[in-house]
Amino acid sequence: MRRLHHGWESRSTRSLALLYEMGLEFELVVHSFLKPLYTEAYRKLSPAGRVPALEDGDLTIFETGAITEYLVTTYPQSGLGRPIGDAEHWQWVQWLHFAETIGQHLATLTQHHVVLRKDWMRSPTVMKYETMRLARTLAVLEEALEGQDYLLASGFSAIDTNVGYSVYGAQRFVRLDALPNVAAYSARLLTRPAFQKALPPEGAERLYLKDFYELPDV
Ligand SMILES: N[C@@H](CCC(=O)N[C@@H](CS)C(=O)NCC(=O)O)C(=O)O
Repeated sequence: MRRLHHGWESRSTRSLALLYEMGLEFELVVHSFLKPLYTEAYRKLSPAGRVPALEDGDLTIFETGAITEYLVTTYPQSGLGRPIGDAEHWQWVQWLHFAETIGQHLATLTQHHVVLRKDWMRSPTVMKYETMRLARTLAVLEEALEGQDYLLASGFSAIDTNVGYSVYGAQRFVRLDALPNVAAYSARLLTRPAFQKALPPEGAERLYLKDFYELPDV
């Protein structure tokens, strides 16, 4: 039995989109962020109490990057990995990890804008600083995407599900007007049926309630 533990609009969207891209069968277990994930039962799957966690037969694995590597290595017929020996292998690995470089700024901004509900809990300094650092990571993608549809010249791969989710979240905090390649990349990913299926269905609990979160005016 293959089972993915997920929270809508969280980083586990990467693993969900990838499972759909690969056409693998799985059971989806959706966790609410309104209840603690750090429970004795769930920590057996993900010791820090985070999503995603994937159960596949005897294996339980957490961390989106690790799940991506696991899936493309175990099911190479998908063609979504770039195995060792492939000319793009190290680039593929690099972007896989860069998804989390973007993701760390996204997580801090999500904490400040969404999770910490009262103004006094938030730090405008951290919010501005992290927005600037997030924008710099998007500028890296802007350059890398010049003249190509996806991050690798050979075309779509699993890293686009990882980086793609980071861009999906990042644009709630950084406007993409000055980043046409990133904006087109994001729009392109949103046309993919797998990515669409990985987004919250009507009525599901959402992490983001606004399309864009403005910086505090202080
Ligand atoms: N680097 C990890 C991050 C996982 C993570 O922190 N997930 C967040 C959602 S984006 C989570 O589960 N948060 C729940 C919590 O901290 O209680 C990954 O990519 O899997």
